[in-house]
Amino acid sequence: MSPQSSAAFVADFRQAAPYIHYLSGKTIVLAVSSHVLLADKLASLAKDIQLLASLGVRLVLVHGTRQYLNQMMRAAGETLSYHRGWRITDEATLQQVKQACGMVRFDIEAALSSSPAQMPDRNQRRLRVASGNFLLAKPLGVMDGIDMGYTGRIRKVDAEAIQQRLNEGCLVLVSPLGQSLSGKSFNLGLDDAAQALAVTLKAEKLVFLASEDGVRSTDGALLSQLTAAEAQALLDNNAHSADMSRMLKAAIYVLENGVRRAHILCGLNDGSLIAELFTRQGSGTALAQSSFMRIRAADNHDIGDIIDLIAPLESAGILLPRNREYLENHIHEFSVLEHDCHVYGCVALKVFEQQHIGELACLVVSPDAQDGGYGELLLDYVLKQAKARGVSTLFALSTNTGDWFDERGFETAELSELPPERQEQYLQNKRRSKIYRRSLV
Ligand code: 1C4
Repeated sequence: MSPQSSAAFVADFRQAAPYIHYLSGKTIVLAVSSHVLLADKLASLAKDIQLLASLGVRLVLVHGTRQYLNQMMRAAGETLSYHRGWRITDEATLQQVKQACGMVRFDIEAALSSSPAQMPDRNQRRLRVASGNFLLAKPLGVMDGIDMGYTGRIRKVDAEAIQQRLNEGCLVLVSPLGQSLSGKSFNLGLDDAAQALAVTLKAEKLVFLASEDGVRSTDGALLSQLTAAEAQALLDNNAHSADMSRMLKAAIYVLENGVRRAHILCGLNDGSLIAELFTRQGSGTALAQSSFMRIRAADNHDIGDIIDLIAPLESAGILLPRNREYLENHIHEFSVLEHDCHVYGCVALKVFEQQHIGELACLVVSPDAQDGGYGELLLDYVLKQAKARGVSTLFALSTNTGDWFDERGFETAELSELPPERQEQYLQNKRRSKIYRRSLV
């Protein structure tokens, strides 16, 4: 490996580490479109799914059938009938749906059974797949005078049975077919099944592997992140394909019902699933109920993350030393910047009430997230915080970040301008840091 590619690998691996840690033990529902399954992408997708399972992610995979059905119907010289976007399932269509489900299921089971050659003890590490009658369905009935036949909706998800299989280390494979208490089978929509599974299993994520790259804005740009409200606004604009609208509706529904993230990405691109789950920029569109990035007051749970951020900079002499005990006693002064629940930055505001003076301290952005504007956001946050607390002058002391403050409206200041107790500390630590000041009045 060349030094450049080795450095890139190390950077990527470091970026992925918190996501790997975070997703271990969490449940993800993967909704795989039949476009992806028919496009010969199953083998590479199966490798990525096996990798996720080996990292301890609990996986439920629900697959589509539409493209298979279309092929079968074309071969038989027939066409599928739809009403208001719902497929009408007569007796003959139901038989085709069952055949399609059988075919897809065997293909997926076979792909997931192939054990990566590089794994030791290949037989033992083979991913086990569990299927079953996990979805209880009810008929859609008659819609606008049209009998929808064996088209159904979810009545109940047997979460207990699925959790049992997941606890045993299996991947649970679900077909979009449900059974009724009267012993009949009903044809379900992929999005309907996926959203019911994600909500009932309290999944961490619902991931759609589709044929489109992700969600696009009205001017065609790929959107890497969306809040539920933004997704709703796009839906209201009616600018997307029927498939995308269905996925967006399901995404909004799951986010409103306790699932933390929904993702829509292209299952046809090799590695897109791994890139979406383990990199900050992702590969498709990630959706959350509210904004992905926020700055908030730190609490004791953040101390470990803060230590990880500041330790290398303390050793390099860039920051003042702050041990765990100090952080416990001063945590109320700290704020952290988190993106997608990972802490990427911190800052502290010390207020010298009597003099109406503040000090911006311990400002750090994680090396893998620098140059993206997080430092500027932390500064803005502290400026607002300081103003709200009646601070009229904000100081920052630094040995090597002077230009950064210079470019952001700070001017150099004298030691005598600092409150006496801070002057004393300055003289004691002999760092001879430069002093910067910004007026807030
Ligand atoms: N000097 C000048 N420009 C710099 C710079 C530096 N050292 N570091 C980054 N930049 C520039 C980048 O080149 C980029 O420029 P561009 O491409 O936009 O032209 C721009 O800043 C990026 O801005 P951003 O908003 O995206 O900023 P981030 O990269 O997100 O974050 C930090 C900027 C400086 C926070 C980040 O680089 C970092 O974490 N650096 C390492 C830690 C550091 O130097 N922190 C500043 C501390 S000053 C200490 C304490 O312990 O309390 C010491 C006290 C004492 O007594 O000595 C502080 C306050 O914590 N003080």
